[in-house]
Amino acid sequence: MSHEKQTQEFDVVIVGAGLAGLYQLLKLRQLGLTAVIIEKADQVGGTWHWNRYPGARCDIPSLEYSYQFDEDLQQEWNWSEKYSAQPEILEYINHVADKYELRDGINFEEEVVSAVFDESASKWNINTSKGQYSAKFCIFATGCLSVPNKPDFQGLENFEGQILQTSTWPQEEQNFSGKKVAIIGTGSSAIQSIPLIADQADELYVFQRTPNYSIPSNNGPMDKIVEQEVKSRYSDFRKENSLNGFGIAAISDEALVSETDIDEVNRQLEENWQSAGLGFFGGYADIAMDKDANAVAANFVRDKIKEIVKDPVTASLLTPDYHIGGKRLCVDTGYFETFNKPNVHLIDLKQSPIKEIAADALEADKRYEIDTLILATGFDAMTGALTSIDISGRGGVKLKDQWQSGAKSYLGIGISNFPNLFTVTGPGSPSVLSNMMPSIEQHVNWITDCIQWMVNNDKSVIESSQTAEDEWMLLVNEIADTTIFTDTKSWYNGSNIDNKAKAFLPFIGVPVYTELLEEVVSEDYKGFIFDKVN
Ligand code: FAD
Ligand code: N01
Repeated sequence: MSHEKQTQEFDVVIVGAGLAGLYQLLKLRQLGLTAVIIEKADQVGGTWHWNRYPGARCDIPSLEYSYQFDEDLQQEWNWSEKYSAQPEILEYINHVADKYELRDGINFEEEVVSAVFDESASKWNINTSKGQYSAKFCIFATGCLSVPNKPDFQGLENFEGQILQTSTWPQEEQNFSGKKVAIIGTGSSAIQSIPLIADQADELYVFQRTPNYSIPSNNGPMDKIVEQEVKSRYSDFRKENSLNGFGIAAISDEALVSETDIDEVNRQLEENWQSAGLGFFGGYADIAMDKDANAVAANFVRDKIKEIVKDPVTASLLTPDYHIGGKRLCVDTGYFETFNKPNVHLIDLKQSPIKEIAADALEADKRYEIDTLILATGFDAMTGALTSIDISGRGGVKLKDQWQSGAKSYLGIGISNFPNLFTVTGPGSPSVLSNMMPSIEQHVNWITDCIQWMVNNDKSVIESSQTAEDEWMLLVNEIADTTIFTDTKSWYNGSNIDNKAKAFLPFIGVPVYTELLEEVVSEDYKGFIFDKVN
């Protein structure tokens, strides 16, 4: 008797049960196709399952950071805060999984290890930690920020205290009372969690390599009048936001800092500081494009840091010296204020890098005895989840090799040499430089319509052409080069990961992207090759 596990056959295998994978499953079922999600976690949620650190919440208002595909869902769900916290977002995602009866289509605690395209059968053979699957299409909904970056600190394995990582936070509540805690990193995850950890810990040591710009969230209970107003015209509200460059409800970019009286600019920036959060650039089209305009906004925030943080040395260390927005802007609740507390200490790793982690201490400029070490060190962003799977396409070409000198994709959806493979919010799409919820829905809708079109037009294999992909990535870079986003070290361009190709990957500009995506469809999926014969 053979012990070989049977291969399960589906029309489509989807990898990942986050916001993208769940909606993709629903859409494919509506099309009448058989589909399964393979998810390595033990539950739905993706980002919102893994990142349970204190203070984790969205920084795009929940009325925007939510699905729009079903008016009933938009109307029935009530968010309790302007920016909802992780538990509430996870509850929402669970509600979606239940409402649309998606759970029976998800195989949990199963990791996709490899995916190999069989050219003779035009099928993907997918191997997981538990078995094998075969499918005509494979859709990677594996997330842009789903592979933790765990730097190789010397001696980390010798640490005898508790080690936590923000992006794989335990499900049990953590209590830092009576503890000496160290946190490495000062990106969004650290900026959200530091104020809450500081409230509990005896001592909190913040190890900072690069300071970040952060804007106050001014979070609070949901304003019922705002909620009612948005819900009374939800589809128009969504449409208006889709016309903003980042897909958010910021003030429209009508003016230029360079052509506006400086007092008026500062008045507008103060208004944005008080209420806009991530929309801090709102009102001006040139802050993201022009270095001088950017400097005005950067200086505004630098002055705020000096005003808030009482110790001038600490204030100066917390003050970034690069373009505002060059690294992903952060949004906080009391971050800079936290450094006025006597139990919070900022350590500058630029001056004195981490030398070693010992059994009970972290050594940098001196020895810090600690009970808990928190890694808030970010992600192998945008490509990490795809390159950590062994994906082989036409002629046995490996995705990892093809992307060795930088990821390339057509529209952030298709990859040359990888037929019938789609990525949701892949490199080369607005993804992380947009409100990701509408961007996810846009891709899922597009992919589903494309598969439907193939069925209607008797096509069985789709693949991006090499030329279309090359031209697309040139465009991504041409646009990026007109902005301030490219010349700062950030995870947008792979600079946070050793030995990763340095390539700027997000497409900047949601409305232009949408137009181009629609143009591709209206010209019968130009740039894609159907039923290619070798
Ligand atoms: P994910 O939620 O990352 O889901 C991917 C899933 O794929 C995961 O569950 C993972 O386990 C699974 N997976 C990956 N590889 C494999 C494999 N080989 N086998 C099996 N399963 C696999 N975006 C915004 O627009 N606004 C915000 O306010 C915002 N806040 C954020 C806050 C945090 C803390 C973080 C980390 C990100 C935030 N983001 C935000 C970005 C966020 O990642 C997206 O908005 C969105 O949740 C992504 O959904 P997704 O389904 O595409 O990917
Ligand atoms: O990760 P990050 P994150 N030694 O990469 C430092 C989304 N998000 O998890 O800048 C010492 O931003 C690193 O230093 P440097 C959002 O898109 C959103 O915080 O490389 N330090 C940096 O300070 C966000 O941008 C929210 O010099 C090291 C930090 O670790 C993205 O996820 C909340 C180091 C990593 O910061 C990632 O955010 C959370 C080393 N070897 C996340 N390696 C919202 O608010 C890294 N660092 C919605």
